[in-house]
Amino acid sequence: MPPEQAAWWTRAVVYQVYPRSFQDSDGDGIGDLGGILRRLDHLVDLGVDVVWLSPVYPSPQADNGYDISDYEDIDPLFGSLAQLDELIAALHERGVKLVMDLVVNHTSDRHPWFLESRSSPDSPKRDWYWWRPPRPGLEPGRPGAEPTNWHSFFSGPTWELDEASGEYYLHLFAREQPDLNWENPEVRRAVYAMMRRWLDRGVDGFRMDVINMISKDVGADGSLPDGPPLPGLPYGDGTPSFLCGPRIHEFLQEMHHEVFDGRRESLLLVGEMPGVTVEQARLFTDPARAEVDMVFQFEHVGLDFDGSKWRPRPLRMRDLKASFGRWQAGLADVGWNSLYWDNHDQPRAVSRFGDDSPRFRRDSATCLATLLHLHRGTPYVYQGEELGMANAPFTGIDDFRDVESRGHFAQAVAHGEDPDDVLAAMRRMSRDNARTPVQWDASPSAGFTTGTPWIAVNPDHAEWNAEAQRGDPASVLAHHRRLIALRHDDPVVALGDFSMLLPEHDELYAFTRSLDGATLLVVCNVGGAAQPIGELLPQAVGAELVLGNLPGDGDPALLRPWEARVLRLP
Ligand code: TEU
Repeated sequence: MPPEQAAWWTRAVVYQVYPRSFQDSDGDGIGDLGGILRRLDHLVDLGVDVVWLSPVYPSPQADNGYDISDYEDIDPLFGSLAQLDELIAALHERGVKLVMDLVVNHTSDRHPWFLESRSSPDSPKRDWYWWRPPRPGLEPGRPGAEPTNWHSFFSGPTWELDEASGEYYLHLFAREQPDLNWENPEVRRAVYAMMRRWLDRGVDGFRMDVINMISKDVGADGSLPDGPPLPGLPYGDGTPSFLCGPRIHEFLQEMHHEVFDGRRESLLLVGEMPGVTVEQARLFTDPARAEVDMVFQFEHVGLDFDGSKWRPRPLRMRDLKASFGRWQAGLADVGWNSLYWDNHDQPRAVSRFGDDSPRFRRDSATCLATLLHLHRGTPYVYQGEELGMANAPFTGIDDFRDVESRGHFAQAVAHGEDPDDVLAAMRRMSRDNARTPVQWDASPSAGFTTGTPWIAVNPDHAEWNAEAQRGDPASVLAHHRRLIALRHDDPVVALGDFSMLLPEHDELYAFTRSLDGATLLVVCNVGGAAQPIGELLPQAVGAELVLGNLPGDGDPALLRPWEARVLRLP
């Protein structure tokens, strides 16, 4: 396809704001819309095209806003609708789009829909959620009496008993997050109407939370099956019954038709899809099918643990290459990739895949960024990633805030695991690593708040902060600026064909991107030892350097530790 005909988001870079941790403006220790408005210069300076804003709707905050009790308003914790309008206008004035989080697999248990559904088995909204009696012959409330054996993503069973009716409701995530029943057409109509109202307000698209879980594989008689047992737990794996379920494509096409028809071109639609395969992603992102523009897949963030994220192990580079390589090839002719290391659910990439020791932190952060941004797809930068922010030095359980981490700790310790081992895994993998406040400057609360931050600021902010990096051309921040500008300027970066080189090599990550006779060669040393490349990649030696992450020219035939080079081949 000629570059001028490609969708705008092929050239775009998205920046994710997790509002609670971005910038506080009223001193309550929690970030807010006023804070984002104050930091627009940072985003403009970076050059991003889109801001994706994690949920700011009214919410009891059981899962930091992913439990929504009103889809139509803004939580006073974060500000007001007037401020959101101000933010939309301010971003648009600067040529930046705003994408909102759409969380419609579940609501909060305080949403009026659920309160009404819960009020009585005869409620007209009873069927808006998944209500089921206990397992036949078992007392309601007894462990094992749950309608299915499914394990919740946040520990414990996916079913919560409602004492009043003696029935259980389904929640794939926390018990405060009951799943909506998408089989019911009234639910779907209500969601679509809500989405249209946000688009009419000026938002430019949606990041759709766990959207591949909305279709459950329910029998004609309403039955849901047990899943295969999970090792060491009294639960089973329910995912076969709700990941990419039987009606998922139908629902997304219906949504497209009902909400996006006629205005799709200017929007960004990205579906978050744990467990999605390349083959399924091709279907979801085929423009002809009109479902979503791209998906967030999870394969590459599942390579450094055994089955459960709480059993981490080192990443093997060849596994990462095999995975990224397959996704690049699988969506080469149809569909599109999204590219990310970090988001609010993942530990910090520099600590996880790079080396956050003082010696290599800057170099590995910029190397990983180069590697990611030079793939074919739309890159997502998560707040603080552009500063090289690292995992937090959590000590005890009281340092953690996240419902997932805390639930896991309680469950694992109750099942006899050693608390120190559990904490060690949490230090590596907890979502709270991503949620410490953005490090703006070296002052005591990192410029994030004048009050007490809701989660501790990482003490390394004294050295690692935006102010220190702003004027420094060698900073992680400056490197991100250059990567984003390169995608804007060079159609080869946006659209060029991808071809993986040296797939078996564990220290070198190399590939080419080619378009209309122009070729970029990307070579990255993903480790702490220098790597000779003269024999493996002779074409790299003497080629023009478009962008590199280390100062000086170095030896053209030797990559320094964590060095990344983008070269133009003659
Ligand atoms: O996450 C969905 C999801 O399955 C994972 O990323 C999840 O965080 C998992 O537990 C990681 O181990 C989305 C949101 O991004 C997340 O913040 C929410 O907690 C979740 O949905 C529920 O809305």
